[in-house]
Amino acid sequence: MHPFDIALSLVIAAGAGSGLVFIGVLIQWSLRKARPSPKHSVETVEAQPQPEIAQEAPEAARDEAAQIATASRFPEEPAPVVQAPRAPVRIGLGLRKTRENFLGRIRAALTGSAKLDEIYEGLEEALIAADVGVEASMKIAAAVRAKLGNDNRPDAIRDALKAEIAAILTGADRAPADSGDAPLVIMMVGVNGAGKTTTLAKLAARLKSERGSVIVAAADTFRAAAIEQLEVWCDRAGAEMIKQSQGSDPAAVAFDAVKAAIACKTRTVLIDTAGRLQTQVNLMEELKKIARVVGRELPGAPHETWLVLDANTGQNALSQAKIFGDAVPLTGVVLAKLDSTAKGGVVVGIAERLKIPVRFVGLGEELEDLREFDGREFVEALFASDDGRDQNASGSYAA
Ligand SMILES: Nc1nc2c(ncn2[C@@H]2O[C@H](COP(=O)(O)OP(=O)(O)OP(=O)(O)O)[C@@H](O)[C@H]2O)c(=O)[nH]1
Ligand SMILES: [Mg+2]
Repeated sequence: MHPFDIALSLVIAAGAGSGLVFIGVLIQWSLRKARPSPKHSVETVEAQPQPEIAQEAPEAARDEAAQIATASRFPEEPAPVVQAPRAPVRIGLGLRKTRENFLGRIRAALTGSAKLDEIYEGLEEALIAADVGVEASMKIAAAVRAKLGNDNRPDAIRDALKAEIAAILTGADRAPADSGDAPLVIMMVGVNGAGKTTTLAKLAARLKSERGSVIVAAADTFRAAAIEQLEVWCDRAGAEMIKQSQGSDPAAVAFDAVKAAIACKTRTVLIDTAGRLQTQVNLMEELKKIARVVGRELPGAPHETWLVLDANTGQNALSQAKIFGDAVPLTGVVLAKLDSTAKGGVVVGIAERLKIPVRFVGLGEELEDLREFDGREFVEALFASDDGRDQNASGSYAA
């Protein structure tokens, strides 16, 4: 072979070899590009936006995924809790402590002995322990005995006792005042911490929904922070508030509120007053002044003056009612904190001794925890769950 031919063959062979190598490298390169590296693949999945995953998932899983996504994005922010307004508390729940105490003793009295003297002694004790008051308790027991004579059947005695208590409670009933087209003015009075402001706020919320607009007079200008406390409650209850600075004349605040209510045709004015002891003569005089000034602006006002009593006060409630009643004519009682006492029987004592209607009872610390007082309902609740009968009869009262 000619040396030139040999050289040419070598060049061609080398060219073909390197071409093959080049093609091999090219194939390998394109294969690698088509198959993503493991690292790259993980990053892509992690970076998938959650909603895309959620869209393909079933509804429940989607919700869960969304929750997890939200939780991980805002770990320290709790989900907003939307609270539905609570139903008003049932009187049976509020009376639980009183009922347990009272019914246990009544049951023991009725079943412990067949002797009439012992039965009625036990009844008196049960009533006194529930804070009905000694005098009223003896009177009630005597009335039941006079009615039943020698009948010692527990059911008959129990039913007669119930009827007697109901008669006392309904006997003090009186229709609330009617202010006609003028605003209805209600003044709340009572000793320190009885529950005046809380009760007033509950009333504001209730009367607003029942009667329309409410103006609250911040006439407790005596206690530090009383105005601020009332302001918070008025915001919650959706009531307007008329105030002046601490230390100003409470009668002037009440006057302003009534004047504004007349001008704006507001339906109800509620006057909050400072807590006072019966012995604080100046403060008792101040109450008279508020009533006088308000009455001058709107004849007949205050149409209602309600004494707020702490149900835990027991028999002291009667002396409070007497002293406050001497200062301003009381037209009703509101018994606050009935839920926190085993001595709810004081309601019976108040109705029996004072002949003042119990208008409302407070059954807790929230706006909804106010219940219009109904003597019959109260008695049903008091005796409920003694046996199956009353629970069935009164249904909703049962705790
Ligand atoms: N459990 C319970 N607590 C109540 C009720 N009513 C009021 N309270 C509580 O009793 C305390 C006193 O209530 P206030 O309404 O401030 O009493 P007040 O009579 O206005 O007090 P002063 O203005 O200081 O005389 C508060 O802690 C209330 O939450 C109720 O019906 N049940
Ligand atoms: Mg107050």
